[in-house]
Amino acid sequence: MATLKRSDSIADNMPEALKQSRYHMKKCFAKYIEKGRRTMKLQQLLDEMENVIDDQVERTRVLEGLLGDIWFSIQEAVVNPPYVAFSIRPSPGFWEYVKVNSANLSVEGITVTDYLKFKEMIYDENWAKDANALEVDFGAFDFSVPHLTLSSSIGNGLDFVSKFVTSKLSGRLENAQPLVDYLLSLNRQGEKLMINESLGTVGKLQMALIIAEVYLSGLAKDTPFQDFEISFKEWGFEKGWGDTAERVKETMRCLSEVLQAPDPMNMEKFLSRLPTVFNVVIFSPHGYFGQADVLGLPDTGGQVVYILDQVKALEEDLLLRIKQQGLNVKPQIVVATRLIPDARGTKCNLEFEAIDGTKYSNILRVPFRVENRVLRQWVSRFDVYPYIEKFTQEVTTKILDLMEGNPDLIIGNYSDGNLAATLMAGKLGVTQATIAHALEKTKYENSDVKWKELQSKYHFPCQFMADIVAMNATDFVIASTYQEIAGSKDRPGQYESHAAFTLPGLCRVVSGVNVFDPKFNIAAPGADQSVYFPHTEKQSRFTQFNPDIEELLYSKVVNDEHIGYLEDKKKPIIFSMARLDTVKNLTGLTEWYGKNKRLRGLVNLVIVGGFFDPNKSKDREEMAEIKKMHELIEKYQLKGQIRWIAAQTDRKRNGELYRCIADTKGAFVQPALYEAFGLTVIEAMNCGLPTFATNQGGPSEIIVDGISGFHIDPKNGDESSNIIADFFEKCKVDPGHWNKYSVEGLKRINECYTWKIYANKLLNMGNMYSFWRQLNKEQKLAKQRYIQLFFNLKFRELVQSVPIPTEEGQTPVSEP
Ligand code: UDP
Ligand code: LCN
Repeated sequence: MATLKRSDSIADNMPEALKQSRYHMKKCFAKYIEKGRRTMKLQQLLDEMENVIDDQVERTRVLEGLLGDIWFSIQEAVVNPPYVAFSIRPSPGFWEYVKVNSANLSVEGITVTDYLKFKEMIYDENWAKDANALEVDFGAFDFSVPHLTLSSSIGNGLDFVSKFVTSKLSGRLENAQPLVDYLLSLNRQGEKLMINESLGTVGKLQMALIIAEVYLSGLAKDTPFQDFEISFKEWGFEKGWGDTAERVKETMRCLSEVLQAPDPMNMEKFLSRLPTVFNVVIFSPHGYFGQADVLGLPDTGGQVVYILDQVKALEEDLLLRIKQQGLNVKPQIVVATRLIPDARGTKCNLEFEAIDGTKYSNILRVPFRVENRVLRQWVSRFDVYPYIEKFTQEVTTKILDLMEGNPDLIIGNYSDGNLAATLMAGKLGVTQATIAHALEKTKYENSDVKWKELQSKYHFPCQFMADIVAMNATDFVIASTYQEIAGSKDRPGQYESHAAFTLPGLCRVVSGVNVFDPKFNIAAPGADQSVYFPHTEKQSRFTQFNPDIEELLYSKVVNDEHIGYLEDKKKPIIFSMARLDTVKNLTGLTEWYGKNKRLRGLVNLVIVGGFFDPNKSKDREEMAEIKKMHELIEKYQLKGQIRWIAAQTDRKRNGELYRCIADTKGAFVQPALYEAFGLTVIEAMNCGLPTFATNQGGPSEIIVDGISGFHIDPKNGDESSNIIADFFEKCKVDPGHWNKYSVEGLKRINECYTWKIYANKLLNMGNMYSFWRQLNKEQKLAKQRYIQLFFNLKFRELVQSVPIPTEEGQTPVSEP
């Protein structure tokens, strides 16, 4: 049987594939075009094929071999009789487009532009036919940027850049001059670091390094840098090489090796030691960004937790690096967010707040302004775009003042923060990083082509434009998982879905972002291990919460904090905690539990999320979920087996709650329909709770199925609840079974998901990409001009469509 050859295009292979089952395929195509213009997903294509070829054996035969390979790679079909166009994704990041004539099954390879035009015909025919419709092509500026070529390497940008830089500096000695120039440019508020002008050529630097190394060999290893600082300065060496003779010698040896014969390992090691990053700005404008009483408020979830933990880890790593560089500098990290005068009992109306657990990091809050007034109320993350430009200008002025100069690295979070980071980094010429947490485009089906229908609630064009502007402007992207960038075999990644898309009537993005760009990197977050630690560490446990937790789980009282009760206290507990959004699927889990008698016999269910009175919610989705929870508890008569606890904002108590669930030999279940990363999954695993988590999104990468936990399919509740029931049945006969998964989960966390690993990776990226942007100055500048043009002409116009609440006005309702 013929199969798809990677060397040939789909357009080359498809005629032969269709020919093998010509009779059936002609009937299928006739069926596809029967309903006229429309888009179809793979499942629809298969369902309609089932109607045409009703014999299952025959269908299986048709879908074997070449045709099956092609068919199962289809992402979308666009029907425009007599043609059907297909977008086909043979593997992550690779896309091809073909058009099939249903009358004679002839196949033609088409460009992405033609495919998008074909699709636009369904939504806005006049625009599709307009020869001068706006096309956006960021790829046009990337001709000088090297790209990865393997799907499996996507997200390994740092390694790739290190190799590429190495090859660029190799060969003749003069080729390393850009590195010397870069070292010459390093300074801290005007004070030179590493080398001065007397070592301005590769030859001079190389000689001086040899002499310095001989000199250092004669010193005791722990001799402080200050003891030989003066002689070093005379030779052309400034501060920054190390704090002791030993460290300075190591750094110098590393550079000598790089200059002798560059290799990627030494290159990365040397760059990571450079004193490049001291001051960092982190943007997270929307939501209620605070340290207490904010979790559970609209739009304020994992992103806040992530950033607070990130700051602590970064500060710790920066302090260590600065000490090892032999410098006496205090790093500063500032989280720039929105000041919300109507702060609802939080501290979000304060301009400054020191970040707990850090020495030098602060939250800086700047209000959103409308003409001359300050916007008092919270606005949903979908409505923040009109304020970002002014907000960033004000933040920039304040930061320059606070830091007494430019920051060294600017990190954005989510679409609005990434846009703010882009504007500030562009203006100041500073290295930029972006973090998405979640890109909304993939969460809502057809959110691009149907933007007009969704405009009044979501203003997606603003968000998508902000996203592609930031993705293109940034020096590096920090993703939590591979799937966030390039998805899985069957599902495109969140970034990948911005490669090509169209907003009919507005603009056609023929090249939005390329996931093979070496700017993409994976650095997964961790969980604060002083809060989320194993239940077995008895001496460290927060026993002060035990009476509260006992009450929370087991009292029979129904109040504002908990409803339902647990009759049999001896049963293990399956536990879930999330915001009560539809996508988190807590109601799904409740229903699976309700339906599965075996599971109900084995365990109790505890849910933390939302609150109980739908009328108190401002959020339409949350209201619906609250009602649904009540209905399910009634429908399946769950009282006595379920405890539903309202959203919990005390992280320390939550940490102890996970551990108390582990004491019952229970498990954590994350049943989301889609989860971008899933902090709760790693919190639970850190506490030693065996974890069952959705196979849709980040958790499928965090957990190795069957080894460090289990994957469950949120669309197949029966199968999922049975996987959980099987586990608890096994635990009954073999108590070691529970322990095995508890231990393996922890092992996985410590190997891959800690903030220490994250901070080290991120700062290494900061150093590497600061050098890389210097090497690519011209290309970067050209692209930046295009981005500015696009921002000024398009984005500014788009934000006009977002309504601005009046002074007395109601806060718009969010639809997460
Ligand atoms: N969380 C909480 N109380 C709640 C619900 C959630 O403290 O009632 C915390 C949870 O422990 C985690 C974060 O909020 O740290 C949620 O992050 P996750 O990545 O799971 O989801 P997100 O809300 O960001 O989509
Ligand atoms: C947003 C989400 O939706 C979660 O999946 C992530 O864990 C969280 O942000 C932190 O990145």
